[in-house]
Amino acid sequence: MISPRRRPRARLFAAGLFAVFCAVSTAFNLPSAAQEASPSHDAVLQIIGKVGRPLTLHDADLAALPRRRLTVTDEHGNRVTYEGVSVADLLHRAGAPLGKQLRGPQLALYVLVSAADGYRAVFALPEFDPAFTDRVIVLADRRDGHQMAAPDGPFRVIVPDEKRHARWVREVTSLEVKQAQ
Ligand SMILES: Nc1nc2c(c(=O)[nH]1)N[C@H]1C(S)=C(S)[C@@H](COP(=O)(O)O)O[C@H]1N2
Ligand SMILES: [Mo]
Repeated sequence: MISPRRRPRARLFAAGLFAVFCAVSTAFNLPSAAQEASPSHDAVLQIIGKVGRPLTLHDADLAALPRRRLTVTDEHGNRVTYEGVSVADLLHRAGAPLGKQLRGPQLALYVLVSAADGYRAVFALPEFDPAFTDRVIVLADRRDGHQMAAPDGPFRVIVPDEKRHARWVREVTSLEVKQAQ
């Protein structure tokens, strides 16, 4: 009568060992940012134009900023999770007028997003501003946990709740604040 009692325990123990083994091997196989083939190693993003402090940000700078995560449906109908920083945060750090400062002539400001392939898209400044909208537009540097290589990355603008994906600009090189004439 000993063995029937022991066997389930032995099985439980074996299952436990296996679970621990899986967890440990998964943990050690997870690529760290340093180990990963680093497509955005020299990646640079410029925030320029009518801003108080033009910025040149490297991927490591973005990694150090408050991180935002968005799970969205992409152009192909797949659910994907993008991670990065809010564009509002970047613009704020560059000294672009937001919140109470965004009024009067500043409402004719817009942001020109430019990509390495020459693609460009425009946003009005209030589209990013949490004082105007709850929608958070993200400059993503990771998709489903991985860095993105060109022509998707290393940086991509993600615009949640937008019916078309034309402004999900891939391989972003600069955000330029400009004034409509
Ligand atoms: N740099 C860049 N970004 C771009 C485009 C482009 O041609 N170049 N096309 C846009 C359009 S029209 C769409 S529909 C989506 C397509 O997303 P996908 O390349 O992930 O399928 O990317 C957008 N971002
Ligand atoms: Mo498109």
